[in-house]
Amino acid sequence: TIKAIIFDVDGTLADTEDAHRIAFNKAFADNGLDWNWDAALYDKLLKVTGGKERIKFFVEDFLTGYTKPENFDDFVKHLHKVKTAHYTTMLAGGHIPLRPGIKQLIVDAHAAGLTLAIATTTTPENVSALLEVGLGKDWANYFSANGCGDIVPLKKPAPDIYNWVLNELKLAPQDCIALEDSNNGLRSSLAAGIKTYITINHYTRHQDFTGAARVFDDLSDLPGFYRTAGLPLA
Ligand code: XBP
Ligand code: MG
Repeated sequence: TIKAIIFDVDGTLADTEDAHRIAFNKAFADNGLDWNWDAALYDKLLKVTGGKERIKFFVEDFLTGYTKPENFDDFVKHLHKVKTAHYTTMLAGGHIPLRPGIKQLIVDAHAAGLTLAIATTTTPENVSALLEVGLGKDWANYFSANGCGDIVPLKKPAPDIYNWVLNELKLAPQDCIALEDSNNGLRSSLAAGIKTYITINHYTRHQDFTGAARVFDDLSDLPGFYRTAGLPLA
C-alpha cells in the first residue's frame, strides 16, 4: 500500500511558470539587461531546471554577441536573488491559485495519515510563498520532508532530489507515488524508482510522458485519481 505522496511544485501544485518567467524578466530589466523571455523562448528554456542554471543555459545557448563579465557566477546569483524577490512578491499578491483538487488532496491525504513531501528544483522561499497563500500559514505542518533547490547538487532530471526525500522519510520508492507535470520531473522520479502520475499544463502538454503510471489533465476528478492510484481516500 502507498504510504507517501511526493509532490513536485512548479506546474504541479500551481501554474507558476509564467510568474517565474515574468520575475526573470523583471530581474533582467532591473539590472539594465535587454533580455526578454517570451513564452515561446521560455518553453525552450524549461529544458533546463533551476533558475540559475536556466539563466546560464540562456546566455550560453541563445545569446549572441554577449561577453560574460569576469564574475559571471556571482552575477547570475545576484540576478536570481532579484528574480526570487520579484517572484515571491507576485505570489504573496495571491494571484496564483493551487491547481484543481490539490488542496483537497493534501487535506484528505494528511487526514488519512499518509506522509506528504515536496521534491522540487525551485528555491525554498518560493515554495513557502506559494503554499502560505494556498494552504495557510501553517502549510509546513502538512509535509514531512521539504526537498528544494540547491539542497542537492544535481537538479531534475537527475534522481537526487527524490533520493534525498526518500532518505529523509526513511521510505522505499515502492512505498511512495510522485505527482509531476513535466518530462524532467518524470525522469527524475522514475530514476529514483517511484511510480509517477502526471498532470499536464500549458508548457508541458506536448512532452513525452513514457513511463508515467497515468497522465491526467488535472485532478479535478479527485475520486477518479484516488481509484486510479489505489489511494485509501474517499
Ligand atoms: C521547476 C523549474 C524551476 C523554476 C524556477 O521545475 O524548472 O527552475 O522554473 O525556480 P520542477 P528557481 O517543477 O520540475 O521542479 O528560479 O527558484 O530555481
Ligand atoms: Mg514541475
